[in-house]
Amino acid sequence: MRTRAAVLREYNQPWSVEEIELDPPKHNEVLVKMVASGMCHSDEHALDGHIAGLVPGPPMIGGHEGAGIVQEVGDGVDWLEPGDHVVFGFIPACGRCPSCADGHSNLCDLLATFADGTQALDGTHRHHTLDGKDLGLMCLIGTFSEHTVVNEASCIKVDKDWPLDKGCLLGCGVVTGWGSAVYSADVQPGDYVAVVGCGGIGANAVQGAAMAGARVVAAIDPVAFKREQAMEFGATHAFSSMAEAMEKLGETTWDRGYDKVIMTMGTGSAEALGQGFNLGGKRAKIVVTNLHSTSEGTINVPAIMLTMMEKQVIGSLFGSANIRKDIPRLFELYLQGKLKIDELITKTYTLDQINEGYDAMRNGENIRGVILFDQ
Ligand code: CXF
Ligand code: ZN
Repeated sequence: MRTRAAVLREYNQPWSVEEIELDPPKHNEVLVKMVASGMCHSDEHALDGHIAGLVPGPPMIGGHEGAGIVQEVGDGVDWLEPGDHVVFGFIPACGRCPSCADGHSNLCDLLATFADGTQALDGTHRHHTLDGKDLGLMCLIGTFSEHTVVNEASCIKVDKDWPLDKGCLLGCGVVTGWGSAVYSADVQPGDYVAVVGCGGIGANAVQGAAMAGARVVAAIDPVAFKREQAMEFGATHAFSSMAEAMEKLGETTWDRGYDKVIMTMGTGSAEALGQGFNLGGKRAKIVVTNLHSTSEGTINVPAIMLTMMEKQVIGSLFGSANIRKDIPRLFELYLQGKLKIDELITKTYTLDQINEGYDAMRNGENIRGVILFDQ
């Protein structure tokens, strides 16, 4: 079939919205008509080459935070049928590998396929340019497409009454941010928490920390709008830089330093991680959720403090969450009014407006932009 998608044709060039050829689903795969896709910063990292080697290079269909309606299932898929509503997890959960079996499906072995951008398990492509070239997929799903074909392992079935135009954000940003606080940082009632970077991931780390009972949630971002929004999501303090947060350590943490520092900047850097590390107190957990460029080979932390203050630097992928448990769980918290998602969506776009949306993200105007597909 023919459909339309936003394709990375060349690094550092705008997304190319074009017609593509899509094959039917094969074994264990499903064809999904997209309803909505969030515009995460990681697709920008794919576009600017910062995570080259981690995700496919051009030509590739972007997008990894989406939801839609199943149109067709391939053979072997016995738990989904046409008409079912699904949210994609940006990391699939096969349920069989050691990581999945051990309760860490966010590290599912199917991640190994990410760089190739092929169908998981199969190693071939369903998406092609009109002149016959194979198209890689961002995170095995490629949600910047009106239709896509993905492995069932990326799908989470949700209730048909639940709004997919909001639920799409559960495929990355909401779960990643919330889980960074609740699981990776293991925020405890009464903790002092700092969240560094308050875009789509950071705003959710703020929500997670507040929900877990933090005494102080300091939102750190240079953009005033994002600081204001962070206060709506549960922050107790807002600072424009880590330097300012450091100056105010006395009034926020009685000079003890933060118990948890969650790094959720657009792009991490060795220097920023060092600053975040210094905001932490004794036994602090410094959680690295933001992506550093794959070309960055070192981090800059005073290692003596790992020992003398027992500080811990912890990586966090998909918020250390479990998509099968947490996507429905957070969707229900949203439906009960206990988790904010509407407020994350600053503006919606059509697929053709995708570059406008990414310009807004670069200018710091959006917490999240969301693409709504014609239904
Ligand atoms: C990233 C993680 C690395 C691959 C691309 C997606 N996470 C979320 O935005
Ligand atoms: Zn993302």
